Amino acid sequence: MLYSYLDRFVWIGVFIAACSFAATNANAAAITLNDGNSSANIDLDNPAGQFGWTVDGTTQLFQQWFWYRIGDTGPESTIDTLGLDLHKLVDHGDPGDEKVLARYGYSHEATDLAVDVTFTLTGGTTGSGASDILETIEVFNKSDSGPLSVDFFEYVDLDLGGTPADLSVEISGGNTAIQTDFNLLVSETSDVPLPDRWEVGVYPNTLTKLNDGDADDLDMNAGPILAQNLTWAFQWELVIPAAGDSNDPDTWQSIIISKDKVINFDTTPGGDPIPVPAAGFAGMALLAITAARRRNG
Ligand SMILES: [Ca+2]
Ligand SMILES: [Ca+2]
Ligand SMILES: [Ca+2]
Repeated sequence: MLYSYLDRFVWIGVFIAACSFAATNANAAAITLNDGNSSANIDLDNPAGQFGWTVDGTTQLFQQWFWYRIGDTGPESTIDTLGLDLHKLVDHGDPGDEKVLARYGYSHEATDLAVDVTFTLTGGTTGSGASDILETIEVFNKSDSGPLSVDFFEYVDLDLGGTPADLSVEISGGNTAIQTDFNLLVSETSDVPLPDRWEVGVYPNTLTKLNDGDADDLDMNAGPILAQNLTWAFQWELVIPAAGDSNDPDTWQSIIISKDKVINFDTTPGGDPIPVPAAGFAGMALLAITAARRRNG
């Protein structure tokens, strides 16, 4: 049962990888979501993780990704180290794919951890400055020998308005991160389960903690901190009950982390308008290149 199930995943993964490779001749797990005024770039099989979120032509994000640590001894690791078993893009009917499901650790025998991650992009109308990414992370205990203690981390490095320095970042109420720059405001709220720890930081301090060789917990600095290359992170200290039968994925126990990341124009006074002309020139340059290619082609 176990082997037939896992074999199925492996072969589906190989099949998807082969199709994508044939179609793109590039990294099969680097995907792009598109909706409305927005796009999101995620390399599902790379420690970089999500490396793009573009809204009305302006890129807003340098990196977002997920780390885990089993027990109290380190180091932390990115979820892609569990092995990407498969990914599936979902098109809701309008141009581009709006949703991706990525599945990690199902065939990884060295740990009891498996993770499903879903990103759903909902763009606003052109020029609205609005966009939304819903993220659902289901963390599984594959073991039937006992509960699994796992620390799960989300790390976010927004560079709002396309510039690395941002105006402010803070954690409000222990579960809402708010980052601002120009006239832009991003907020992300995690309601269930509430994060156990958090920290705001200056790049690359939190990233260094997550990538070094020892165990680290977030430092509970809620900010606000100002006017630098700002980042934030959440940490959930999960204890997941034992599976009924480790050979039967239907009996694996899990905890679901669900959170919503939203960008809008900041309604509080003081933010200067985002530098639209630069984006406009870039768009015009792209149009010019496209026109030249058409003429030449
Ligand atoms: Ca900025
Ligand atoms: Ca560490
Ligand atoms: Ca940043």
